[in-house]
Amino acid sequence: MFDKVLIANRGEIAVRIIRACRELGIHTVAVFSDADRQALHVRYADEAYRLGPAPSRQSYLRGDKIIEIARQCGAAAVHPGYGFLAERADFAAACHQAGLAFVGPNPSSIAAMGDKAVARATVARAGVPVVPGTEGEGALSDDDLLTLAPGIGFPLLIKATAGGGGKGMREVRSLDEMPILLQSARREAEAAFGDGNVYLEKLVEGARHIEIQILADEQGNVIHLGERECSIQRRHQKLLEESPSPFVADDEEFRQKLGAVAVRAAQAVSYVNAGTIEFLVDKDKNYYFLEMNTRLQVEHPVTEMVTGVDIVKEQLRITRGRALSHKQEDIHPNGWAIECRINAEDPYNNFIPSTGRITHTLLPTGPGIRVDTGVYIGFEVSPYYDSLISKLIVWGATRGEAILRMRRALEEYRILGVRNNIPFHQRLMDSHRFMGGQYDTRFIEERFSLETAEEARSNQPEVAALLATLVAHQQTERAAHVILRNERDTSNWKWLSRWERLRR
Ligand code: MV4
Repeated sequence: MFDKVLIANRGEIAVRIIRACRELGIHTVAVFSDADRQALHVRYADEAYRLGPAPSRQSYLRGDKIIEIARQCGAAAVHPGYGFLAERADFAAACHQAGLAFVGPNPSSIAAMGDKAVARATVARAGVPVVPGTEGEGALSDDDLLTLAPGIGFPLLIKATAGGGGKGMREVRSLDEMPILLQSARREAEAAFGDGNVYLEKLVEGARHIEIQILADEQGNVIHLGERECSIQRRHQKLLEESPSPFVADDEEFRQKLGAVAVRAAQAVSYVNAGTIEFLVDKDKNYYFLEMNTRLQVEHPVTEMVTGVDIVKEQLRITRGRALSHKQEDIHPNGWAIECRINAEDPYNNFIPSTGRITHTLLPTGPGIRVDTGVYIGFEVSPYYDSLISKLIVWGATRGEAILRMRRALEEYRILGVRNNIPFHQRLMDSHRFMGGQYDTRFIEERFSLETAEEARSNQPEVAALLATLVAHQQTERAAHVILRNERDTSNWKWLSRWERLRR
């Protein structure tokens, strides 16, 4: 049992964790860099200590200093948030050695899932489907890989074992081009992770990225909280997440199947605390384990909105040695949640990061809206950290209602002083493919452009009619079939048939 937690992070996630602690009566300790002296997480915590200069290496990545501060101020646990030290097995182990609880899994689970080839082999042994590819955990030479490649078949992917985030990943169409791609993949992986080891997987084309949230306690209970759809991303940066996935939607059998497989993957590494299993899911609902994220994720709020489970509070309970507060049979997703990541970047200029002082901001509020943010008027967005300003999360009884609510919230939201991607999200909400839930991981890069979307904006009334019909359809699906037979209604159903064509 502990009653003081050090939050080894910054920004919106540090604020989110402090809020959970406060509700549980736990004292909070913030740490900050010189760039964050005035930050919200510093003001919000009970105590705050300086780490060092602005660059992460000299501040939020200084595990030694963080542990030293925790010991001096009497904190008994460290919550790492996401990014920075969250998935460093050595940091988790160092916390334990210093007598501090780490709010996350054991170092051995972090390490097993951190090496993507080890993770693949471990979950495959437990009966979790993986994409066909190289097997085993040892390092493979270029000669080994060139020999194994034809057996896997082309096109295939070279992936870095230390990987994640698409770094060191190369698509290979034929054996001829493979040696040169192996070389560049190894070089990129070496530069990014200090480890040039790679493995091979068959390329799954046109897949969706669907992930399952799991929670596991020290008593051996493991549950899943359903899925999140994360296919709306650009260059491996997620931009929007929703739960449920439009692709899973009311297929409860598929949801439970994915959930059970995710639980098995977690059990394969004796996982404890909150974690996420990522899957690739193709159009025929074949699914393959991609990787496991052994941390709290940016997009956890969409799961919280539809399940009613406070994931951060559960993390703290688990670390305190308590059993999960929910059983699997108590978890029933209710309604629909969507999260837009609001980034300080210019959507009209190749999404380049934007910096500067936030001179004015007005947050959307009202029914079904949640904003997780770490900024305020006067805050200086610096180039040192990621460009996330806030997460705008909405809940609706149906997906249609959630989309209408997100449109309303994006319209209310004002941020002055730095460029931001609110216009991108507004155009995305107008996209017929997005409305119909018809998208995969290639959608943003290959099928969505802000320029053409801007032109489409001229028919706003059409969009409103389309969405209104979508909502009406979802709410009265059964009655709709009866009404549809009535010929006099055809004009009103023009929009519905357009939407249904999109879904095919
Ligand atoms: C794949 C794949 C297709 N086939 N693996 C990208 C990042 C890394 N975590 C895994 N990634 C992928 N692995 C096979 N065998 C496609 C991707 C991928 C992707 C995955 C999730 C979300 C967005 C993505 C965008 C491009 C490629």
